[in-house]
Order: sequence, then C-alpha cells, then structure tokens
Amino acid sequence: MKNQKVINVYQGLVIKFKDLIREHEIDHDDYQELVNWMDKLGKSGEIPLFMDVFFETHALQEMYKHVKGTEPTILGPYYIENTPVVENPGILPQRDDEPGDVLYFSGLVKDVDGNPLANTKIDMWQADANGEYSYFADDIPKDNLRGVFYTDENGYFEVKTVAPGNYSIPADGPTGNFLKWIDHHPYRPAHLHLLIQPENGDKLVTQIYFEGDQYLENDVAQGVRGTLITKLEQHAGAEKGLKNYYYTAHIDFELRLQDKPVFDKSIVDK
Ligand code: MBD
Ligand code: FE
Repeated sequence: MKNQKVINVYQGLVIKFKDLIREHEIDHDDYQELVNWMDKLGKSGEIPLFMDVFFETHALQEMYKHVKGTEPTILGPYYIENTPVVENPGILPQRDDEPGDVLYFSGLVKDVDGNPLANTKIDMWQADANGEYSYFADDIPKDNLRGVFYTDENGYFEVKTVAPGNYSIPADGPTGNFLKWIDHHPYRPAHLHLLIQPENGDKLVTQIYFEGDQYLENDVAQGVRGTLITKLEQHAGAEKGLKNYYYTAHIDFELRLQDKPVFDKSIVDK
C-alpha cells in the first residue's frame, strides 16, 4: 500500500523534528531518551492509543469541515468487529449483575434532508460503569456492552444498557507518562461509541456525550463536538419495575449519504 498523502505527512514530520531538535538544542542524551520513550510506546502496544488520543480528532475535523449533518468523532483503539446482533428494541450484552445505572439509549436516524433511514446498521460499544472496555480489561466477559442492531422502519432504535463511567486512558504506560510530563489528566468524558452504516451511503463513526460531564471541556482526546452532547434524564424506577431510578437519553442523527465518503478508498493506491 502506497498513500502519497501519508508519505507527505511522515516527510513533514522528519523536517519538523529537525527544526525542533535545533530549537531545543537537543544533545545526545536527550536524543537517546526520546528514542527510548518511542521504543517503549511501540513495545507496549500503545501506538494506536497515543495516535488516537492526540491526532485522530484532527484528521476527522479536517475531513468534515465543510459538510453538514451529525459530526463524526474518534473511533478510538477499542472497536471490535462482528459483535453479537441484538434486537431493536433490545439489550446490549451485559452481566447479570452489571454494575451501574440502567440507561435506555434511543435515537432517530435520518439523512441530512430529514428522511428516516430504516434498516441502518448500528455498531455500539462502551466502557462499563467502572470505565473498562471488554476485550481490553481482565475479567470482563467477551462482548460485554458491545452489540449490533438495526433501525426500524421509522429510523428508530432503542437499546437498554448502563450509563458508562468516567473513562481514564491507561495512566501507567508510556502514553500516561507523557500526559504526566505535559501536565494533562488522562480522562475522557463518559461516552458511547457508535459506528453507523446506512443501507445506501457512507458510514459515520461517532460518540455520544452527556450534559454536565466535568470533562466535556477538557477531554484528553479532544473528541467532544456540540452536536454529540445529549442529556441523561433520570426517572423513578417503579414504572419499569426497577428498584432504583434509571436514565433515558435520546439523540437524532443526520447522515450524509453522498456529500463526502467517510473512507475514500480511491486515495489508497494498492
Ligand atoms: C477511548 O475509549 C477512546 O474513546 C478514545 C478516543 C481514546 C482512547 C480511549
Ligand atoms: Fe472510548
């Protein structure tokens, strides 16, 4: 695979790096430290994490700066393909004693002209109430809080899950070290991940956030967009036969069917 734009970015990095070395009068010990840190980043498997935290959001903003509809945001490093298909309305796979507050999350999927999009595939994944993702934390069952469902004939879906917890990116590895050095906390606001694939059109990679979250303004990964914030509405549990209160959250999506492909395969020259 040869992608000239990617080559240009790497070449630009080499040039900028030389400038930085000169600007900061880097000596050989400094240089060795840099190499060691990069080596650790690679060996720890955190390169995707580091890239997604610091750069992915900018690539998406560049790509969508001139288009209307729901804004895309970071895919992040924790997406898993082909998780279980669940009913709509349905329940995201979860433990019998899944910790956290029950959340009924619903949405209406339309195109940018307001036409409902039936049979749209929605891939959803999220951290549990403790901020941990299945597949990336020990002792969480496979596919926990991950699933795929399809919108009904009105473009509507509803899925029962739990409210995601505040999320900290791993703080002990090379990415966490780097954040300490630059004096930044490792938190992201609580979020739901969605990958939305309409029958005819391009997919939308996005996330949902909630009003009042203390990290909306200073997300370590800068993934928050105004159109992606909704509200957690609290309800008395009795009406759903629950002992505790529960939440609902709703959001409308406006998908671009032709404006601009999300992944333009034509720029990749195999
Ligand atoms: C996440 O859960 C995430 O959503 C992003 C964007 C980066 C790191 C971890
Ligand atoms: Fe995430």
